[in-house]
Amino acid sequence: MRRANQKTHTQRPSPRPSPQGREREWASALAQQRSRYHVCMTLTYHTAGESHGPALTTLINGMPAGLEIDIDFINAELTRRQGGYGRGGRQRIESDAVTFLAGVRRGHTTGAPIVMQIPNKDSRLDDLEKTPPVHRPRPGHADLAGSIKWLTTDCRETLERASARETAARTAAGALARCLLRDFGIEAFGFVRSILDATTDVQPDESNLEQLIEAREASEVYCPDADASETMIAHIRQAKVDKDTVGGIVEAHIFGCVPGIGSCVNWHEKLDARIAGAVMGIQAFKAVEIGLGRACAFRPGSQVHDPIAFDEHQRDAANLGFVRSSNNAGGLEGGMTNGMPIVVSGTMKPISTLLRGLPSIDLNTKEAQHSDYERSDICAVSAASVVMENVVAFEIARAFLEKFCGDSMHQVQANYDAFMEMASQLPLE
Ligand code: EPS
Repeated sequence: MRRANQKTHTQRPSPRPSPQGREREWASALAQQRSRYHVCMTLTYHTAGESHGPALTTLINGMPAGLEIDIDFINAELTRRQGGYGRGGRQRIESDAVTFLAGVRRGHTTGAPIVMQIPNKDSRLDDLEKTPPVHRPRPGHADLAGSIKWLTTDCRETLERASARETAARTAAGALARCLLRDFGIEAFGFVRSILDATTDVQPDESNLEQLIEAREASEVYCPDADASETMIAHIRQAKVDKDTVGGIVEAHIFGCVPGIGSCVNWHEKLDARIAGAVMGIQAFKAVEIGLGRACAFRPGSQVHDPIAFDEHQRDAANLGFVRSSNNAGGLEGGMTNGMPIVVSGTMKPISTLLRGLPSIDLNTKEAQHSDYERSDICAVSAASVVMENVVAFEIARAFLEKFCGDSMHQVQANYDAFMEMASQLPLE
């Protein structure tokens, strides 16, 4: 498949037909594309699997045929998700990697449902000695609410599925979606913004991205700022001494989206709403912000809204020349991409499994007890930055395919090219 950074939309037809002829050509090209199918399949994913079950499974539907799968990239994202300073013993046992069970042939999608599987080496769900019942729910975890919901006093029935181990399956889904986005020049960059009061003020943009990726790779906490990383590590080390845990803030920046992905016409089609839902769906996330986020409330409109300008030199770029001197909107206006980078921030609470426990009760006796301890992490914020970057990417891929849909990558590419051609020539006569 042709890679999009070849910027196919810049290859204009020559000699140029008349405006009326051009419109007819576009209409017939689009009609041809669309006559091959009636309904665009929505890109979706589901996961299944328990933390200590045999495997985690991801089912993806609606991926066009002909997408080249970069399995090394998917597995590298899974490896990154396993890392970060402050992780517990589990990650020394596992070596997460996907096996494709369906929907992929000779490295390419076929258009059929895709199934990816990640085996759990620490599989012991039915072994009651190694994986005993849990009766003292951890404050902050799903233990209490889940046990009551499913009418049991064994929190394990809930915690095995609620566990953040499931984020491996979601990271795999997002990384697969990024194989598609990359074909159209869309790249995601996630990092840790802060842990407790240790914070970095780096501002990623297209010009410093490579340098920041390198700095993030060099950081044990996935923060592209060596000084801030050092303080973050010190905070995690101290939490370990205190038998405590720490959370933090992670950020994802998505570059290369054309304007007009998503929609303003229905609430559930707004891309910012979908991104917010996906981020809040990550275990232990308590807040999500787009662009300036909550800080919008403390500024007048003149200091919030990003002035619009047109830069002739960027006419052939993904933003089609529509530029802003600031990006407080975080690349999203009215639920649609506006050509600026998408900026998402997520807040992860501290892990709710504390070595010293927290005040709780025994669900069988109702007596006051400290919460049970399960092997866990001191801090998983670095891992969460990888998860967030990938789940956000999946939502963008879903909206992208709604706009440029097709059964095959050839159709998606043709629809993308036709749109870029038309949008770059506005006003259409
Ligand atoms: C995790 C695997 C889990 C935990 C953690 C994340 O493994 P185990 O429970 O066997 O040690 O380390 O899960 C949680 C934080 C949680 O709340 O359950 C992983 O693979 O990310």
